[in-house]
Amino acid sequence: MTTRMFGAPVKRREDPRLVTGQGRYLDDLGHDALEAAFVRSPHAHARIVDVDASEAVDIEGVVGIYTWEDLPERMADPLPLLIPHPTLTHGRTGYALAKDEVNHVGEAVVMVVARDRYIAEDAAQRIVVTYDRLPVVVGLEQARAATELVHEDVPGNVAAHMVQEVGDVERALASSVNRLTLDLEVERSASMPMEGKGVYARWDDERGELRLWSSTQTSTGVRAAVAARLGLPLAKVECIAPDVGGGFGVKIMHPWPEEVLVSWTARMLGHPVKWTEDRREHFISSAHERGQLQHVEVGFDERGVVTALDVKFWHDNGAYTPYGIIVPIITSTQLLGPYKPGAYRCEFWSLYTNTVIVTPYRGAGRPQGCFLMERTMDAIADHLGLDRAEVRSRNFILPDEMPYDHGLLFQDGRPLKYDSGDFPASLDKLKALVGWDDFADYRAKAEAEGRRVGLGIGCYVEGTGVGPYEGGHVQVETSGRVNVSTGLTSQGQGHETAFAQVVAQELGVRVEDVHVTTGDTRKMPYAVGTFASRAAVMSGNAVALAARAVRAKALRIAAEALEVSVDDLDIVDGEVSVKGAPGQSISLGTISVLSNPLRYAFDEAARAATQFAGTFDPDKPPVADDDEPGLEGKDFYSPTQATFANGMHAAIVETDPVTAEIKILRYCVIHDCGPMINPMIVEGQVHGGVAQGVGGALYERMVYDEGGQLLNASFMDFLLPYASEVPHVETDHLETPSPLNPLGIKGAGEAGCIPVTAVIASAISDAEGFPITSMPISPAELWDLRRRHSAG
Ligand code: MCN
Repeated sequence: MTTRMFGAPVKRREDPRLVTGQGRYLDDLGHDALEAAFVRSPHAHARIVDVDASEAVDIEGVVGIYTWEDLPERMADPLPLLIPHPTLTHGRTGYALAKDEVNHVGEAVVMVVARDRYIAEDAAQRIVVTYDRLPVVVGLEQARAATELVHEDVPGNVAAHMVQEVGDVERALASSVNRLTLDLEVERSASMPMEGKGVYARWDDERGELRLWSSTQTSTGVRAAVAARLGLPLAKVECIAPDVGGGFGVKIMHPWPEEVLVSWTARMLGHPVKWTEDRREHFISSAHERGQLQHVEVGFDERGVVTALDVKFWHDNGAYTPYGIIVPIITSTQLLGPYKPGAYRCEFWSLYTNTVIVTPYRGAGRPQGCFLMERTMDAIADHLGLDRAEVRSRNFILPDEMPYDHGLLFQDGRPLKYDSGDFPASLDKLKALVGWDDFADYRAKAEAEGRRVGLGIGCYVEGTGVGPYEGGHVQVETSGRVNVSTGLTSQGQGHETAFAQVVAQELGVRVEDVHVTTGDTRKMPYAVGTFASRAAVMSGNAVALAARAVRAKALRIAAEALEVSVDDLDIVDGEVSVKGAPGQSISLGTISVLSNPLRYAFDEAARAATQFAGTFDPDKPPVADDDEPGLEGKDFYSPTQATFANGMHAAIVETDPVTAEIKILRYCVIHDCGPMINPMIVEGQVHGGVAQGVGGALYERMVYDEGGQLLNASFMDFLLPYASEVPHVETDHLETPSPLNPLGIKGAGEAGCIPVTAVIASAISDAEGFPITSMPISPAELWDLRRRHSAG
């Protein structure tokens, strides 16, 4: 009997490599490469009048200096708009190098390629760009007022305006017994992976081929985009994602300007070129998210059951919309969480500002939506004097209502339909874990000691595992080693381990015999990428299907070799044996030889193995006429719709009565991503997500001045929580399987961070006795709120 691998807390096999400095990240590659640096706009909005590089061209070691004027035809076009949408009526993208206008501080204007980065940076500093400054739009208030425009041909700064309505909200509101309105804000923030972006490209002149490595979440996307920009056939471009030190959404975008520019110069110069983003560049020229102003009007009955929900919000999409309006669409469809809202209308405006662009950042619009919905639930409970958990449970979609169709369209244009989940069971578990019913006693004791504590709660549902597809390839070598490849990339999620577990389970081999490759277009050219908590569902199922095909073939060949029926066979630890007769067996390695007789001729070890098994008969090849050689299989998984994971969090916080310092005393999570491939990895994902959420709730925000300068563009000023600020996270799981995919799994990668802002706000509000409507919140802001509330 072998150990069950699916569901086992196997230690991450990539960790010894990654934590002992053996990882190979982008900047570990290409020591022979020329290096690039960029002159970036110091202004948030300006016309480019002149570029004078005369002081830089003659610096020894400078190889090339390029502006938009130097770009060939396709490279000079605006960058692609990756996700168009019918409501995105005024989508705008920038250029690889700014053409004649810059729209945010940090936009690349000039590229310098030099012998090394020092020389490139020195040269960049000597290039004088003359700008004619234009009025700047910063923040949503100013964007909404539209007295100044980011793009002169975009009226009202409105990139997109979208409305979805189910039922008659106006009528439902008018007939509601109770009505409340709330104005809520979540500020701009950004993902801060340990490793920034980076790209390294080599051109092979003889073969006319480009090979590039990018610190990306989407190597196939980068490959396709670069091939198109350079006018190369896809077959002549390869893209490899080496070890990637975190992405959290920012590395989904493709192409980043630097990816095409580095590839282009590598080809043109006939010499490898590399660029590695520095932290300041990451702040001012990658991507942000979260910034939203939100208004909600809710109608509800005396029991706290919501009868109407009318939401309006304004999303800060920055200077361009290369990634479309996916973030506000996600907010608008997923803010409903586990609840039935009665009639629902959501209207949003996605607005241009002279700030960095937006790409989805872990949670992708859901933290803002969850903040809105959960603050609303708390407001209803407070208004009626009801228990906050009880109000939530009265609005839950119940298990027997699954699948539940909201009557809305999801971000992929398909109906928003929950497939699974047991929200009442999750809530019961959460209440037990945090000691919900004992909190009143706990609070009384704390108050007697002069301490101020509060209990907060937040629930969410997350569409995960979105399509269109992902592929898996599984191949057994004659040695019994199993090679697995899938095209999506890894940024630290533990895919090498989790996918090995899936294949080990499906194939009946030891997990240590399975070796997984991700994100290499040479091995798996068809792939989409790692985002939207989709890898486990998409590639997990794809490699499972491929492994099943390999298993079927192995059983068929073994049955023939051992002269038994397939039903009499089992595979354990890579050995196919007759049930009840373990002596009668044949290894997968041997079957691999049988299915690829050429190997037999050349491979000593294979011959020995086969002779030992005594099963090879050259006159009777076990590979059927219509069989492909080799013990390998490939399959794709393509879902009909997203699968919906869910969770509920609760926290106990203490706020200092004098200094307003905010301390998280306990943080509890109930999480449901269906059956877990590896519970240890899932817990790690949840812990990491909570840590990121704590940053978003209490510390991390982008502070722009009115001129569009980002004032805290360094880790000196942008506060990431240290380990000392992240609480111990107590987790428990519910495993409600999804009926939608063969493994029954749902995604987990973003779960931890989605409700944290809402939960911490709920807890602070409970401690203080007044609503918290804007996040993040610092002690100074809490102190200020206290003053205002005590002043009435
Ligand atoms: N898993 C599992 N069982 C399940 C579901 C997931 O064991 N039922 C495991 C998976 O096998 C995988 C991990 O949990 O090892 C996360 O799986 P999944 O939810 O499919 O998420 P992805 O792998 O697609 O990762 C993307 C997700 C997103 S969208 C962001 S943002 C994010 C995140 O993952 N960025 C990360 N987690 C991150 N973790 C690290 N270290 N670095 C990032 O950049």
